Amino acid sequence: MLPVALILSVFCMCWLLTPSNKVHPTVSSDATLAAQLRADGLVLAGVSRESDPPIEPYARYAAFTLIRGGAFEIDYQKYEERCKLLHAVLYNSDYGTPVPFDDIAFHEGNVPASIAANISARHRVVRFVDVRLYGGFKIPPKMQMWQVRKPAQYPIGYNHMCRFFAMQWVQALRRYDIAMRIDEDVWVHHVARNPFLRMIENNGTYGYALWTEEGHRETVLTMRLWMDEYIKSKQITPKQQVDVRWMYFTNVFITKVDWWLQPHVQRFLYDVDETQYIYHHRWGDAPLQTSALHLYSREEEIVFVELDYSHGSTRNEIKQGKQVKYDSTTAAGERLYSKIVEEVPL
Ligand SMILES: Nc1nc2c(ncn2[C@@H]2O[C@H](COP(=O)(O)OP(=O)(O)OP(=O)(O)O)[C@@H](O)[C@H]2O)c(=O)[nH]1
Ligand SMILES: [Mg+2]
Repeated sequence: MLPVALILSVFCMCWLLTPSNKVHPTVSSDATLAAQLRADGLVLAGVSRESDPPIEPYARYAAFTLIRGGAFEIDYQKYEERCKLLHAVLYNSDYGTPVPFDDIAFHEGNVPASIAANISARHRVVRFVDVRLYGGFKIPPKMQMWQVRKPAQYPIGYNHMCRFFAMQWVQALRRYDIAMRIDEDVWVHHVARNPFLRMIENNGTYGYALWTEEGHRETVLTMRLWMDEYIKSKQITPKQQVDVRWMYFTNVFITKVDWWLQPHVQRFLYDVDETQYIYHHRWGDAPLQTSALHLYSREEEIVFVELDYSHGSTRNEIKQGKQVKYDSTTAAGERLYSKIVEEVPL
């Protein structure tokens, strides 16, 4: 009797551990991921521009976001609302002749393939890409897990997200000319002009919708010291004033991808990564991105993009470059734009 039970339990174990029996197959299996993994963090120069053909023929422009993912369709409701609103704006010829674009949903490997297929069928230009292919959602190569400062108000996923948006997205989107970040919790209501056209027409390096204050005290204190020292030690003459108290609100931005691939910009991002302060001081991608831009781009290259939207995670509305009060009585995605009543001075 005993050997039969043993054989049965071994059989069950093997069955359970077989990847094909996973309840929710993910977009890329661990085996393909391992085969495709190129490198950690910034050691990514080998990523081929041709590795992922565009969905739209000849698309040189991309919208992108990082999504939280999840096992069920309901986990994607917010994200699909974001797609619907964004695509309506980008295909609206009132804002200029629409340009072909891809819309990339970066994720950390937790999107079931069937859900990815359904969403791509509903929103034709959407493609799902695993950020782990670009070193995402792993602590930097030289860092040990025990060096991550926790417990903290922010989970480690938040730090990984900041690192992705501070530096890794550049490698993942390097074959596009212009990339526009529009987060999962961003619902676009109105633009003055198609943002891709606005950038092309103004030959902009970077477009922003809101200039705002950095509210994280520890970042202001520590990043200011580090930046001062960095500028001095590298003998950099910043093209614009570097003041970490102010930043572009990066849940929405649009930029020339090549600008970020310049060696001196990559060097700066690499040096930031080496400090590990994204994980230790919770440095965010917004002040880092703003610092890089102010070190190495001229004021004329920075373009204001009038793009009005609701932002879920900080519960605010952006309207004509200003923050306005968030109407918390109704769900953000369903609210009418006309409900925004009270302007708050910055
Ligand atoms: N996969 C994944 N995505 C995340 C995680 N944390 C945030 N994101 C996504 O990254 C984007 C930015 O995250 P938010 O939490 O909105 O952060 P934020 O608006 O930059 O920062 P706050 O101003 O602090 O709210 C959103 O699209 C989130 O869905 C995470 O742990 N895992
Ligand atoms: Mg947000």
